[in-house]
Amino acid sequence: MTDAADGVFPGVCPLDCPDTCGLLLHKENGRIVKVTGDPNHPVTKGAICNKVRNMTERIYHPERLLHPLKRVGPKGAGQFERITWEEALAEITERFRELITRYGSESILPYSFYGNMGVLSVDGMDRRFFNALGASKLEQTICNSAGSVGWMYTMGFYGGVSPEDTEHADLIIVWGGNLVSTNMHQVVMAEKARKKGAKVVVIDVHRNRTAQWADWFIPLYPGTDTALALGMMNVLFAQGLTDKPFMERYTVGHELLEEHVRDFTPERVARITGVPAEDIVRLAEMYGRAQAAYIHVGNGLQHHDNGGMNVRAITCLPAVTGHWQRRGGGATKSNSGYAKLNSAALERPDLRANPQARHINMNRIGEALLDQEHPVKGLFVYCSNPLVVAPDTERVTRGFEREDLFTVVHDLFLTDTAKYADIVLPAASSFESTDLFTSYWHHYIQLQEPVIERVGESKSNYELFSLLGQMMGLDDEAFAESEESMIRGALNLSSNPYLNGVTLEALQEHRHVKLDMSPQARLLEKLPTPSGKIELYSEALERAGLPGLPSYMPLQEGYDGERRPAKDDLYPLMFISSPNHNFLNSTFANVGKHQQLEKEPLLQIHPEDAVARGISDGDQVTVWNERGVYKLRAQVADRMLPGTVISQGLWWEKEGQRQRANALTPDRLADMGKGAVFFSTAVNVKRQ
Ligand SMILES: Nc1nc2c(c(=O)[nH]1)N[C@H]1C(S)=C(S)[C@@H](COP(=O)(O)OP(=O)(O)OC[C@H]3O[C@@H](n4cnc5c(=O)[nH]c(N)nc54)[C@H](O)[C@@H]3O)O[C@H]1N2
Ligand SMILES: Nc1nc2c(c(=O)[nH]1)N[C@H]1C(S)=C(S)[C@@H](COP(=O)(O)OP(=O)(O)OC[C@H]3O[C@@H](n4cnc5c(=O)[nH]c(N)nc54)[C@H](O)[C@@H]3O)O[C@H]1N2
Ligand code: SF4
Ligand SMILES: [Mo]
Repeated sequence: MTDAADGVFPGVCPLDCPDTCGLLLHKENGRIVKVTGDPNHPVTKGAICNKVRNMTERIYHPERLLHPLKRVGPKGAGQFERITWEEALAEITERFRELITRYGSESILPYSFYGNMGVLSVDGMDRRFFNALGASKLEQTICNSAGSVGWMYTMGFYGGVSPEDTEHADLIIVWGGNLVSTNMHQVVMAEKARKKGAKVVVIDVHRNRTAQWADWFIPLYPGTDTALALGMMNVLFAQGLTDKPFMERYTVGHELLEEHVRDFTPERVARITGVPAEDIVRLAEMYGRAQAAYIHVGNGLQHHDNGGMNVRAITCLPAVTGHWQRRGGGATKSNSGYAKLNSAALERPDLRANPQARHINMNRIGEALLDQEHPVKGLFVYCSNPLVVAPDTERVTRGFEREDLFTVVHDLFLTDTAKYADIVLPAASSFESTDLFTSYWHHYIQLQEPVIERVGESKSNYELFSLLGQMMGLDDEAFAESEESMIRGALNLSSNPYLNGVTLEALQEHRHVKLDMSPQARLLEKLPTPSGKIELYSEALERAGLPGLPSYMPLQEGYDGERRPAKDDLYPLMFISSPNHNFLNSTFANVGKHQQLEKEPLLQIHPEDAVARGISDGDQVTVWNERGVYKLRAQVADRMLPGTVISQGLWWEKEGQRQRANALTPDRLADMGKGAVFFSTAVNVKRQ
């Protein structure tokens, strides 16, 4: 298609966003001049966000990397000279060979996430390369893994309510998610439900855009969601608003749970969460009396020390009330389980000679790079920007600064991370490549084919890793496989009945193909949990060393309503750095249009906390703790409970500005899934 004449071509949004919108790419004189939504997409229906409407600003950005670079200055200084691809690849293969001989293959570590959600790009040829190399394995737990594991202990299958069904709900609870910014088409669905009389409740630590749109906003203290869910269950059991026949048939442990939640009276839960007791009762009654209540479980509440348990506790609510039985009722954390692909065919773990290779957790990349005993000697970063997105920036920086570390970064831009690379490689955008896309929210599989020529000398991940695999002499057949053949392999998974009928041919003809959702109706009859039922009590969790019943565990760092900071506490405020509206993690943070929309980093602070520190609206402030500092402008606003401060968005560093939220965040791991705990961060704030 790249050679095709100008025109309007179908596309897929490649960003890490649940909506995975169908796009139309308008091409003139060989360039994409406009990106619009594809009105034929059955779920996203032609509407796209402002970020991607302005995508051409990113693809044709004057600072886009056009050719490989080699570092000539100190690490981090951003001084590079142009080299050829031949030189770059020769240096990488030579250095990797040398490292493997001297230190073993596990001295090499890939570091990647989902900067491009294309399956071939991030779960395909790249994986083959690091498998065949025998590199260390990266635990990719930066995003949703605490919550996923919490959900899985309870439900056993990583899928919930279908988006299209949510318009049939009569109560929608958005719990720790900022849908207006992060899942806009779910808002459209919720609006349909609302037109039919549904109420929308938002439970969050921050009156975000979604809370402003809701019928009822319930603010609470960070990390206290489990307590709130237990308090709701206390009321549901006490008032007979549970569904006993449903619990008998589809769950295990309801008697134990009923006993367990007796202690979580509305009064006690009010003290912990900051939500008034009468609101807890009202919420539980609304939930218990609704015909079909839908809970959207967001990512925010699981970026905590107790994040797994928060999701698990919330996931018990539709089970005790039987909301799962009614169309639109139930909950969704993610729907990625329905779209499970053949990862063995894609990633070829069989190419690995050392299946027991060590694991390194991406949330602890700083610590891993500073480890002297088993040092990482070669690091390959792609589809991620750890200097901005990983917790504890100072430690990450010290790791990346190591002179003896050979670092390669493949990206579209000279990101904060790329500035530390020895070799920088230019990446093609998804519109320049063939790839397969699933959604972790809706049920359509989509295909992208190249619409424009590669910009500059850029290469896709598929192309880069297939070249590297061949140059390192790893496995001829695996590294020569065509994109089409890999897509066929990915879709061929007999153990996933939802993939029935999804083929490359159907995708080439229709661009988006719906999963066969018929097995969903039988899901509850035999869930893939140990008991086959929804596990209100989980023996497996107990064996893993955590309470078998959903249990409130206060944050390791920070406060709840019962444990307020002492007067002389050094860090008495909780710092929440959730995503903003116009960036996608740190993507777009370097694009003028998107920067203008966000203006600058802002710290939202409650008037009480501001007055106590002599801070006025618009003042420059410093936020700090023992890990680092973040300098930004204060916005005094009554949008959270006192004691919580909010800064949305992940900004790139500006010369000497100290504007990285993650300078403050801890690299501890959550209770489950080795997840990130970005929001369990205690800080203090002062005027500059
Ligand atoms: N515009 C935009 N869209 C995005 C992204 C982006 O950066 N920008 N990122 C994408 C990615 S990778 C992801 S994972 C998703 C994330 O999107 P969401 O699921 O919406 O999750 P977050 O935005 O991380 O956090 C949502 C909310 O959780 C709240 N929160 C924090 N702590 C707590 C708590 O303890 N309890 C409760 N109840 N709420 C709490 C925050 O205040 C925030 O409003 O969005 C995706 N979409
Ligand atoms: N404080 C705080 N930190 C957070 C979060 C938070 O809410 N608060 N959110 C966390 C979450 S949920 C997530 S998912 C992570 C996300 O963290 P990342 O996955 O690192 O996300 P991005 O910052 O968007 O970086 C993606 C990079 O991939 C590059 N890229 C895009 N396409 C391609 C490609 O085809 N090939 C290559 N080689 N590169 C490409 C982009 O240019 C960009 O630099 O951040 C986490 N960090
Ligand atoms: S970022 Fe999300 S809402 Fe925006 S176009 Fe992409 S998939 Fe759609
Ligand atoms: Mo994420």
